[in-house]
Amino acid sequence: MSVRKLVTKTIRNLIRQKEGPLTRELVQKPSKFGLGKIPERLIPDEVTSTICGYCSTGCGLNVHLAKKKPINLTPDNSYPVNSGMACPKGWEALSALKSEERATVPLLKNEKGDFEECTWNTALNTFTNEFKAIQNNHGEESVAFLSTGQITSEEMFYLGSLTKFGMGIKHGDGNTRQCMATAVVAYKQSFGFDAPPYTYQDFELSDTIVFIGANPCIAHPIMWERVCKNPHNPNIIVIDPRKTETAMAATHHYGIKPKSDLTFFYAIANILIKENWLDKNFIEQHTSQFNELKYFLEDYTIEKAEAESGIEAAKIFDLAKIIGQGQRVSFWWTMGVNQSHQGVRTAQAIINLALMTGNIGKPGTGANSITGQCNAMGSRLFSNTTNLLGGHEFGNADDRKKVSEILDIDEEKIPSELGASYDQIIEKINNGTIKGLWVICTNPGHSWIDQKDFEEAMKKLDFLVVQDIYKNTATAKFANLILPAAGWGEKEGTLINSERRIGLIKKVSVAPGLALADFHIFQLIATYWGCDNMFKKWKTPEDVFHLMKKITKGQPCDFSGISGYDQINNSGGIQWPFRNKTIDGGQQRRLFQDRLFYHEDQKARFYFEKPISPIEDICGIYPFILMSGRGSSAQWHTQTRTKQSKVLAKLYSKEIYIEINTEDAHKFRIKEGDKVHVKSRRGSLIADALISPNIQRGQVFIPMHYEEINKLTYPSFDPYSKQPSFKYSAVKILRC
Ligand SMILES: Nc1nc2c(c(=O)[nH]1)N[C@H]1C(S)=C(S)[C@@H](COP(=O)(O)OP(=O)(O)OC[C@H]3O[C@@H](n4cnc5c(=O)[nH]c(N)nc54)[C@H](O)[C@@H]3O)O[C@H]1N2
Ligand SMILES: Nc1nc2c(c(=O)[nH]1)N[C@H]1C(S)=C(S)[C@@H](COP(=O)(O)OP(=O)(O)OC[C@H]3O[C@@H](n4cnc5c(=O)[nH]c(N)nc54)[C@H](O)[C@@H]3O)O[C@H]1N2
Ligand code: SF4
Ligand SMILES: [Mo]
Repeated sequence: MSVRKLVTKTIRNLIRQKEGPLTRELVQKPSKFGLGKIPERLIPDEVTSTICGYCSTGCGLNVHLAKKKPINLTPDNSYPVNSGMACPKGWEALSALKSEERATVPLLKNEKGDFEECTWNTALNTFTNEFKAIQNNHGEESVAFLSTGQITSEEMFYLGSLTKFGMGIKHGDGNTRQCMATAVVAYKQSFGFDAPPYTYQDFELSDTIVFIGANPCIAHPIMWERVCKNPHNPNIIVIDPRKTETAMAATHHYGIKPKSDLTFFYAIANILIKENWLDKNFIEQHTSQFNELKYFLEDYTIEKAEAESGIEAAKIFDLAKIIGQGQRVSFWWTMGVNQSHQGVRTAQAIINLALMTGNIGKPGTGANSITGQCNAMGSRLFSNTTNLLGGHEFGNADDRKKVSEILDIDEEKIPSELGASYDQIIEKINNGTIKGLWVICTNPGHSWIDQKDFEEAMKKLDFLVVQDIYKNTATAKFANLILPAAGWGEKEGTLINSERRIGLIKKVSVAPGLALADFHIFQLIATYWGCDNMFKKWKTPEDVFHLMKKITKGQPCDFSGISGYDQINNSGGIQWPFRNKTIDGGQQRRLFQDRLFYHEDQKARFYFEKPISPIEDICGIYPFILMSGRGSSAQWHTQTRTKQSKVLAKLYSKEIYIEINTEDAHKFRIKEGDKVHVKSRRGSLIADALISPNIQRGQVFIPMHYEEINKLTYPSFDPYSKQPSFKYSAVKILRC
């Protein structure tokens, strides 16, 4: 049967099943639902602009179309983020769409354990029947979802509302927990709201740029390009146990011991106080708890920091001096900080340095968390997981009332407390309280920490639904039902980048087969579940965008002044806040220029706490610290998308490899290219040896892009953010 006929048949089935506004619209305008043609208004000529759907940099790209089909991509010269630059993933973004591995029809596992194609009608009926049966038998809390930072904000808003207000699902979290939960908690506590304060122009305006646990040459190459454009001959300081590509290009590298950051930064703060390299006016007028901090820091001597970090005392003093005497100092941290057993306090130790030196709210400054996924910032505001839509609180009755009025839903439907975090959801599956799971746009069968535990959890589930653009992911193999999704380039909506810029992605290609945009899958699920009445006005992504605007009104992230998609499209994206149409400040706006923070007293707060040792023992049997992270600029996470490109394939190793220090390799008689058995207390893998002086003795590094990696990782978590500590596990190595 041709695809067109199948589509028509499916839609007829839908109509037979339900007579609702959604299904009628599906018939009238199939193109809007990922089927049929590309809407005319999105391709006014043969080149149309969009935003890259990989990392949080949020580069502007031009899509070149011929006969309404995308044939090429080029970076957008006029976009304020990347001004004509893109990394290999951006250039190759279209290649992820055309692949044999795409999920094109719903797939249902039969009794023999094989997947069989089915209609959307069967898929949606099965979804609804299975999840409802689990809820009926075991209570509403027995079904949960895991989502992402990689669908549009409108899709997150829909999913979060559908699950929590419509389906009675209490527990849902996202892969963003693995990524920037730490930064979220650190900002909320220190500033009163989750508010990364910077604009990318700050990279070009600083005289001192400090990167902590960040490797932008690989992970955020276009941000690094912005650093290279800085005309002020800046100090570029990299604090990372490894001599990374970024460290090699920096002016100073501090090869700190893993997880010694907290003591290290406390000692730097102590020196700043002792040497009086402070902005006393700023501290007095705009911060609280400084005296308590000062008292606490007295124990954190330079000698203590030297012993823990392995960095010479004189070098630590030099760094404090550079920071203390710099005029425009900016601090940038990423996963080396966030993924830690004490990530929140470490991020706050960095924030403290910016606050005490008054390096905030001014050009070229800031305590700046760089986020990871293309819409991690959208998920921070609109996923309805770690906070109620728009940075509101589930626990606050006024917030619940406001949201219920704007969305025109019963206040009773809004939960009054947070659901479980990612690690708790896995734990609840393992102890039998959660029995149904819906996984959307994330691949935890590869990416979640401690895979042995995760696998056990998957096997215990009564019903697992995986909604992905590919049918063969590491997680899909555990699924009972696979829902085929349209990907980036096949749908419309907004993303928010690291500097709070809202950008528009467009539909430039038609999704294969029966794949539908996540937005439309959520609409259909609402219909089949029987709660579509709640969402009857949510017809298009732009309808939902207008609701998002209303929800943000009065919040620090207020962007109610944006008129709609056209304004975003025509302005090079728009950074929040954007409260009214006449706001000035142009295309590069930073927060706290008025020095007012979001706590009630309008002051920023110093947070500090005694450091604790990493949880897993590095001992005689497992003597190496395993770190993991990004391996190349051409690989994306679990590689489902990037492995589709033949061009990108030339830029990285197909085989999993392990970086081992030259002297350690000599000691263990390992040569370059040897197969090495890497074993932890939880599992093992075999990797090719890459011998290098850029990794320190007693440490090894494996990129996260290879499926085996999380067999080794130790599941420890920050107590406040619940973010996993992916970068510290004990292993041993042996030549095979
Ligand atoms: N090419 C590519 N780009 C990406 C991604 C990708 O998969 N591929 N993913 C995106 C996402 S979601 C994210 S979150 C970002 C991540 O971006 P980054 O955080 O920059 O990348 P990572 O390699 O995970 O970690 C950064 C560094 O932390 C260091 N590190 C490890 N332990 C410690 C420690 O204890 N202290 C300090 N100071 N440093 C430590 C590691 O050596 C590593 O070099 O990248 C984004 N960009
Ligand atoms: N050991 C180790 N593990 C790590 C890390 C580490 O540093 N070390 N880093 C962690 C971090 S920071 C992150 S962010 C996570 C990332 O981990 P994941 O989120 O699991 O990684 P992705 O490969 O991005 O998975 C996204 C999935 O969504 C699918 N997809 C893509 N577009 C769409 C779409 O539009 N709709 C739908 N429905 N599906 C789509 C893709 O095919 C893919 O299967 O990994 C974490 N895991
Ligand atoms: S830097 Fe990030 S946003 Fe820019 S092209 Fe590369 S992956 Fe895309
Ligand atoms: Mo991430």
